[in-house]
Amino acid sequence: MATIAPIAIKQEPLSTYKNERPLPFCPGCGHTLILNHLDKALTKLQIPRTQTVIVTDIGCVGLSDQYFTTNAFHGLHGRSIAYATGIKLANPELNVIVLMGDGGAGIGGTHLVNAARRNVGLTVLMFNNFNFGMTGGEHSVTTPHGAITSTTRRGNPEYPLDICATVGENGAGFVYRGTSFDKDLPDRIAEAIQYQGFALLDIWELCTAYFSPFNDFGRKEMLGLVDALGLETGLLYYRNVHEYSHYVRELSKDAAGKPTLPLKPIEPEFPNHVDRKFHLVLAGSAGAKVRSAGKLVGYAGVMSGLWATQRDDYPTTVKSGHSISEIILSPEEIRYTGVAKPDALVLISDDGLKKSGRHLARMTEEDVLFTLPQFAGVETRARKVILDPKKAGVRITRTNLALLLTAAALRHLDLFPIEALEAAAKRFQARFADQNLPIIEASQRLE
Ligand SMILES: Cc1ncc(C[n+]2csc(CCOP(=O)(O)OP(=O)(O)O)c2C)c(N)n1
Ligand code: SF4
Ligand SMILES: [Mg+2]
Repeated sequence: MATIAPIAIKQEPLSTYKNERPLPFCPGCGHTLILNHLDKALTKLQIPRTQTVIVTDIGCVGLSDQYFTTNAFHGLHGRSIAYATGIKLANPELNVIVLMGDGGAGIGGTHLVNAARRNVGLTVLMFNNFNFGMTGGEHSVTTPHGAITSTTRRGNPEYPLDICATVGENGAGFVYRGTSFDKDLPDRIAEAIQYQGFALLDIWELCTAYFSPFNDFGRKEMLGLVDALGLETGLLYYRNVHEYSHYVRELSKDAAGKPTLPLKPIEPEFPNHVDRKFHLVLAGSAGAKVRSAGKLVGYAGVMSGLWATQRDDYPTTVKSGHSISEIILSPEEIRYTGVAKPDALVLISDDGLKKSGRHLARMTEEDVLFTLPQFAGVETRARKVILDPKKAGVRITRTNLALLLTAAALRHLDLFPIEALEAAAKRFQARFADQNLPIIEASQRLE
């Protein structure tokens, strides 16, 4: 929604890229060692935090991003490479670092191969502990043949995937195999971050909760396994490649060097009355177009010269349960998208109420709760504005209530003219505009 052009922000020299929180892993877990190596590499490079995104997969490794002060993205199991590819393609100037486990390598193997084949400029740290740590030590694609895990009690009947060979033979430019005990790992990670194409470090390490006790497997045994499997360590592949995200942009230029697919910035057309970060939360039900209403607010904000972010939360069931959209509108760049306390909350349904306890408890007399008559008794110090959809004069459905209440709230808040919301609605397909414009118009009759 906001611009994706890189923003150069000056950064004081950093002695660490980690925050003050202690890492959460079991004693002796290799994840702790690798994250400390990564921290040293980042500190050595001093790359701007705002230009760096750590993308984590699921598993114990997936807990990692929250201990760093860079940008972060955490998604579904096996999909970290897909998210990271999207982030890199959207903004090739970002340093995108993926932290994933061997479990994620199995579940998302195709993403890994395709990112390697294309040489998307990612740095992938494979936290390879030969099992699913988080879920109780089940076998993974890298579990050695014969190894005992909670799902291979009589020894693993499979043979392990050689991750380095898989990505290397498919074109990855930089492929390294080592262990979490390697003293020079920070330097190798730093080189991988600086490398232009797809870089993967397969880092072997110990899961001290499961794999180690099941197999009497320590540092010595792990080093022995490398030899037993006849595998080499160190830098295994190094090629000069075209980094995909830059290459695609170059190819898309016309003969005069102008991009044929230029970014289409949203031009400001309306004034705004926002002089500080404004936090708006929409709390409703999944499948009820809560996020769509949030998207229109964001567009309207940008069309009014503001920065806007939208962060959504909804369950994997998609059409049942809650749907929360957190929108920030600001005259300044928004560097953190979290909402600790809303300035305004639009409460749309019971599902939304179930997820709003924290916000309602924190809101003060200066904040506003917009809601339906049935939630008039909700406990909060925030000022309440009760909106009665019966007054709207249009047929209210499960999918238009969110926009109706949101538009009414925007009229009340006067952050920008309501015409900005109408203009935002017109940016989308005609049939959506035809549905949304009468609802925005009807919202003036609610109070
Ligand atoms: C699609 C999907 N399948 C299964 C799970 C359950 N799950 C959570 S963590 C995990 C294992 C993670 O193992 P790994 O990627 O090796 O990370 P580690 O815990 O070892 O760091 C699994 C299978 C899930 N979250 N999503
Ligand atoms: S379960 Fe294994 S991978 Fe997870 S924190 Fe413990 S030792 Fe590390
Ligand atoms: Mg693992």
